[in-house]
Amino acid sequence: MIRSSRSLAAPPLGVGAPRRLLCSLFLATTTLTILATAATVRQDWEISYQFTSPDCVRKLAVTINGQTPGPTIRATQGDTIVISVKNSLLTENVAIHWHGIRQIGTPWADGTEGVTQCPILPGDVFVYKFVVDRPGTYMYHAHYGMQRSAGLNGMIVVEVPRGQAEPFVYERDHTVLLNDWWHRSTYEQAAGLAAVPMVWVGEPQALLINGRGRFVNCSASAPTMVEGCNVAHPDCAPAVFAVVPGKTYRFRIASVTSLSALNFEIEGHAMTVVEADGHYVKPFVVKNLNIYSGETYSVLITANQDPNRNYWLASNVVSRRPGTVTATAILSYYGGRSSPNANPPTTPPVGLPWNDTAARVRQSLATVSHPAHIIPPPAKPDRAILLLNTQNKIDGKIKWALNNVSFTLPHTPYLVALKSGLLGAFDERPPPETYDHQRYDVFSPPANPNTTSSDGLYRLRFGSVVDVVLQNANMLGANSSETHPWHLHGHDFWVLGYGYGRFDPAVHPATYNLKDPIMKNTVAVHPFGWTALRFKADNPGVWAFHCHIEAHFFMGMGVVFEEGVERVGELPKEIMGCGKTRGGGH
Ligand SMILES: *[C@@H]1O[C@H](CO)[C@@H](O)[C@H](O)[C@H]1NC(C)=O
Ligand SMILES: *[C@@H]1O[C@H](CO)[C@@H](O)[C@H](O)[C@H]1NC(C)=O
Ligand SMILES: *[C@@H]1O[C@H](CO)[C@@H](O)[C@H](O)[C@H]1NC(C)=O
Ligand SMILES: *[C@@H]1O[C@H](CO)[C@@H](O)[C@H](O)[C@H]1NC(C)=O
Ligand SMILES: *[C@@H]1O[C@H](CO)[C@@H](O)[C@H](O)[C@H]1NC(C)=O
Ligand SMILES: [Cu+2]
Repeated sequence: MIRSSRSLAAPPLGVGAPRRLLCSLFLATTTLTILATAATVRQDWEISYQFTSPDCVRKLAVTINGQTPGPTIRATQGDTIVISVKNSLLTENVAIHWHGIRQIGTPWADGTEGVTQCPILPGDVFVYKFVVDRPGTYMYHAHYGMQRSAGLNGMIVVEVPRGQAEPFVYERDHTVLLNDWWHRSTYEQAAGLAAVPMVWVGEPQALLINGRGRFVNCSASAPTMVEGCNVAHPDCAPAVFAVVPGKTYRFRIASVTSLSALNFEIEGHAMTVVEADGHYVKPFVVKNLNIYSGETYSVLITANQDPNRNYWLASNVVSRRPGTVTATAILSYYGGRSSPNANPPTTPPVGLPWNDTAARVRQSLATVSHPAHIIPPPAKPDRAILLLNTQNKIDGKIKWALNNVSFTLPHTPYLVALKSGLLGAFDERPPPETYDHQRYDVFSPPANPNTTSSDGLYRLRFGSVVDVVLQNANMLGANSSETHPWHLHGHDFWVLGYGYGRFDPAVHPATYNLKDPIMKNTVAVHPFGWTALRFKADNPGVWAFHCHIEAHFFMGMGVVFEEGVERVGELPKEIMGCGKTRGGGH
């Protein structure tokens, strides 16, 4: 059962407010508005395995109170979120990450197993408590092993405080959570990835929109080809989005896919992109939107088409050769002559050609800050880290590596190890800052595929400005390079530039967009390309930075940053209990 309440907390006028009142009148007014409405949003979650049929085929999924996706958390900027998580999985640990929430002052609530906390053991209850300090569209998902792809995910919507304007207007919003779905369990997938020879997870059996999709061989025309198939199961009835003719709607779209890059379209309705990862975008209009795992967008559509028929919402795989049918949902007009859940009379949109990389790069380049909401980046970095992304091998097992180091998670969370001064919890040698960029050929497979692994981390000077350039390269096979969506915990970064081929530190920084770069928490690194980003290391804690493709992170595609850990307050002992933290008491 969800117990959800919004109780008005007493405005915390004690420490912060009087000082803030000395600011400009405008700022003081804004602050007071936020304080006056700050509330607590509470939910009790029980995590358990349940039989579900998201694509009409019965499968065990990790659910929240019996549901996948879980409930959408709705709050207002400044609210405190309190989620009590009871792990009822019997034999499996859990941890939940609040993706896009920076966790300022609460780094232990980031939910990243091995980085910020020990996993929540079966039978245990863990309470996540944090403030949503910025409006926008975010998501949550499991961050333990490959558990995210088993169904533990959902959306977070943070509204602006009442009376505060956004740079666009709309009647109301709809949430759209995009996902991909496999029939094999995550255990089977993980065991396959670690096997020699590797058993790749393969293309998904279905794509889901708000948890609903269709397996191609479980449909009205092929109803009995798969065990557990039931085309009439209510779990796989397409989602319906209702609109009033003439009104404008905000669609908040999030992708929590394990593998797939997606192209999303609302048939017959142009989309104006207005938000990306919680930041206002200089509006641009698209027919279809590319969205990578870990990203969120808001688009506006106006219900200005013939109200007497329905329209498809469609999501298709791009960037990898698709092996999965289009996912569909239905847009229906109130007052029209069509029944709300009737299939539209057309065939669903098929999206962009999967290999049209140029079109996807164009969208990346078009995504810049709204002119009235530019947060100027610092002019220069204090430190620049150049990360070469390669596919490699260790003892014959296929891995991903950064500067020839494949990441492994330690058993003791870094946050506890560093804060408590535990020695020997991880490799204390920092990973390399760069690679031999003059000589390495990013268009050829690695000359020697062998690599090494480490759980070392980058320690950043508190308050310093850090540039990271992600350099893509050829994989183990000839002429192949894929898109990697990189996600940073604890921060938003400025997206300074994209390029094709080899990044040259002597040349390309001069081309950076320092004028109106968008800030994001997840960004695509395109095939054979590079992506440059900048952030300020001003959030005390330990933060993962990794490819958001579940299998790639599992195979080592990630790094970890630490900054200002000495400034972190006393750690809750509930995050301890594993590795060298057993016994707690620090
Ligand atoms: C669907 O069934 C056909 C016929 O058995 C088979 O060839 C095809 O591979 C199946 N598709 C998927 C995605 O499993
Ligand atoms: C995409 O692939 C098709 C064949 O599958 C090919 O004809 C086309 O040229 C490719 N387009 C690009 C932009 O590579
Ligand atoms: C890579 O490592 C394997 C052992 O895992 C070894 O047999 C092989 O010779 C190494 N390859 C090179 C090019 O060093
Ligand atoms: C990566 O490390 C392995 C093992 O130490 C080494 O054999 C290989 O040459 C390195 N590759 C590069 C590109 O530095
Ligand atoms: C890779 O691409 C190059 C240049 O286009 C071509 O000469 C070569 O045959 C390709 N190799 C493979 C294995 O496709
Ligand atoms: Cu990746």
